[in-house]
Amino acid sequence: MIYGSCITASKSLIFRALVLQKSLNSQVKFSSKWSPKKVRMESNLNGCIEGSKKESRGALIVIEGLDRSGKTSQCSRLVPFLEGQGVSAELWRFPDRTTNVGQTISAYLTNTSQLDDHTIHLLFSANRWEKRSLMETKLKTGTTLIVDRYSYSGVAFSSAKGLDIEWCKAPEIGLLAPDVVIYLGISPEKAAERGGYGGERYEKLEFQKKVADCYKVLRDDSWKVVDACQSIEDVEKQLQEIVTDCVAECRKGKPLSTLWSRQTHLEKDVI
Ligand code: Z5A
Ligand code: MG
Repeated sequence: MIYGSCITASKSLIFRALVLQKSLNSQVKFSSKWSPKKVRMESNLNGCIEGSKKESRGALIVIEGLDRSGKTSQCSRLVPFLEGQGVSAELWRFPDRTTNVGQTISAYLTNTSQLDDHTIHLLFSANRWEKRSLMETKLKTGTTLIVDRYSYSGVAFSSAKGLDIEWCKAPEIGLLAPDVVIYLGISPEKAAERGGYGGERYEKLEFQKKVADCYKVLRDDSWKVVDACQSIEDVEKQLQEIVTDCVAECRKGKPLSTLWSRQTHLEKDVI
């Protein structure tokens, strides 16, 4: 009975994702004023959230990188570090496999279900959208979020499969923008040597090389790139410095903003 309702919930989610996909397709096709080239991912082109200006808040810190670059190891170290500094901090990760959407994603990643590439992309995005308001509440009430993968993983992995990068970015527009993106840099070959890949769908060297190329396209000057081939402790020290500065900036009232502006530097999205 429970199994049956889970399947029904998954089908309904997939149906909703397909409807969203269809509506995105028509948006891209029919909106004459909007050129896909104008959709930007750079953190410095994000829209501000009205009312959050000059208010002390937590920082949204995103850690990105190839598989086995050490994201989870470093995120798990950052939270106790911040707590030791008297900062309220939580560890978050995407995909969040605990929700209904997350369980559908998990089944896909473990190869127990098959989904169209566009559909799974929208589900990854939906998994972030279902957490957006809680993230905003946490940040506004002073909790710093250390996030293991975010929208950039979504765009890098789906565009590595051959999906149009602008189409991949579109459903991420309006999600909260990170205050800093830390990229753990490592070659796919070196990463593969670490503990070996598991059995999940994307854990293959050839695919990881494509993902690395897509991350290069997404990266901008605002990203902090840290050499992930150093010892865990050395990487940790560098991350601690970046995170400490970022938390201080947000405490002073850096405005919360959203991903990512469709316009130029001068025409920021304000919601
Ligand atoms: N995905 C997507 O397609 N779309 C999306 O929107 C999102 C994700 C959000 C699940 O991710 C998959 O979903 C992922 C992207 C896709 N694709 N794959 N494959 P996940 O985050 O759940 O994956 P994971 O299981 O956590 O693995 P990971 O992220 O690849 O690993 P990691 O977190 O970067 O590394 P780690 O677990 O911290 O470390 C790996 C090993 O290396 C471990 O033995 C460590 O002890 C060792 N390690 C770590 N750092 C070092 C250093 N500095 N030196 C030596 N050894 C080290
Ligand atoms: Mg991980």
